[in-house]
Amino acid sequence: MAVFGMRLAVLALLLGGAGCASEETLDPAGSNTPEEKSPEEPPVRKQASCAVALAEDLDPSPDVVEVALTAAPVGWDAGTGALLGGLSYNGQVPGPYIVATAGQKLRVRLRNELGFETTLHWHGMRVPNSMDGAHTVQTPIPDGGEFVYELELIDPGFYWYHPHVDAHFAIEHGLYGPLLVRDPAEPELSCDMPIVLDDVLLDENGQVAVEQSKLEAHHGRFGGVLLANGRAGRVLEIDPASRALFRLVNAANSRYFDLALEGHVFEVVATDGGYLEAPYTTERLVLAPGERYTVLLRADGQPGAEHRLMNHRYFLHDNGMMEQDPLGKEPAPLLTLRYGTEAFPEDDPALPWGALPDWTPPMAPVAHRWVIEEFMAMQNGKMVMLDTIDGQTYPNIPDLSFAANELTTLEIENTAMVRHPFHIHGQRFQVVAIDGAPAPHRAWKDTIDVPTGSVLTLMSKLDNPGHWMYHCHILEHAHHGMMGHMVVQ
Ligand SMILES: [Cu+2]
Repeated sequence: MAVFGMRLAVLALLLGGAGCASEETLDPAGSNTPEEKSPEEPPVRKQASCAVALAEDLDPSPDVVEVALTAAPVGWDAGTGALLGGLSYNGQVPGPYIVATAGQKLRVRLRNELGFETTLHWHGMRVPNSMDGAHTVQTPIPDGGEFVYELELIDPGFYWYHPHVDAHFAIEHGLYGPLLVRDPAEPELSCDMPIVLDDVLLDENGQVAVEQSKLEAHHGRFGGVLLANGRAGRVLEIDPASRALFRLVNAANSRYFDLALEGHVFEVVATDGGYLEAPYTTERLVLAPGERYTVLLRADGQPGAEHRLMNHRYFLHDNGMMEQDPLGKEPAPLLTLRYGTEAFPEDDPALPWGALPDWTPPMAPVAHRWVIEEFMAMQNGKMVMLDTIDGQTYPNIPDLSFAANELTTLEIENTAMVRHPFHIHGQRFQVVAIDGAPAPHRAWKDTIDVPTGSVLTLMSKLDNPGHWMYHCHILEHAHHGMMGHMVVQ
């Protein structure tokens, strides 16, 4: 566009056309005003904000994507008025958007300059056990150290990366990044971007609050500022009549997001582990911590209109008691979608719909039922609320053992007053039933909300052998012991 705009300007000067060589025609960005636009010149798209900083691929081979990440403290401009003492990969929150294609190999060279030890966990990806980043399978990388992660990308999907030591602290400070494994059959859309959802709790000095009691952690750590891609109050430009893919991930420590986009519905096309068999529409989309959803936006709003992505208060407790949310009970904006003035009609893209196995229950006896419970206990002379799995907290939860490569049925029962998002490392599963009734959409998942008083039935092939963690993805709950191991061999 820049070259084209300059050429037009030069042509105008040569022709001596009065008023043609204005500042607009010489604008290096080529943003000509409509009256000066030549008929041949293509109109200018507004949705430049769909472009996200990609991780640089340092390996020239088409089969390998190599990325260098440095984890280090950063002055984080989250739009709160002052720089936050944050943590970042390559100086940015979120970290660089890693994009590769299924079938490629991903190599990530991580340098640790955080001042404390760290690892990288590839949330949702079926990676070799030694590359998973859990402290049980990797000695954490010391400050000043380096580690190279080598991953074969087998499953298309939208994932995220984050540390798996002191995760509740590091992730709250901004240490996370989005990762897309493209399906080779996936079309390129003019707007296709990750939207990393988060919140941050600030102390009286406007800095990231860290101190919290065990009881407060139990009730949920809710931030007072909502963030989209690391910043409050973002505005996304979108072209009227265009089509966009928004890849959403919930990176918050505790908060469930309950989203509504003014004037639009969500067309859900993919979940944690790739495309659905067919899309479905919904006016409200709930993401538990760690979950991902990809939505197709039909940008059918009016030119110049603004529509806010709103978050509705979503309670961890059924009755909402005891939860301290600095945002209160009213819906709060996450970001604003602003339509450009010129339409760019696009057809609905041909997306590579998944073909998921039909695991209609009952197909196998239940190999294990996890039971989530909460109870009061005395610890160091104080009454505390314990969030437990199978009656214990980490590291006392008994190890589970399963046969690899066998279709396995698992159940999760939540008897507690609080809902918990359950995450299993290194495997993918389908939720086949909720309280005995068939689940509404067949989908690959690795993280799933377990509502209070309910039983979920999962099925998985358990086709990735190793020593895997499973845990609640409310990060304070995991930190206080909602975490166990399963051996798949
Ligand atoms: Cu939990």
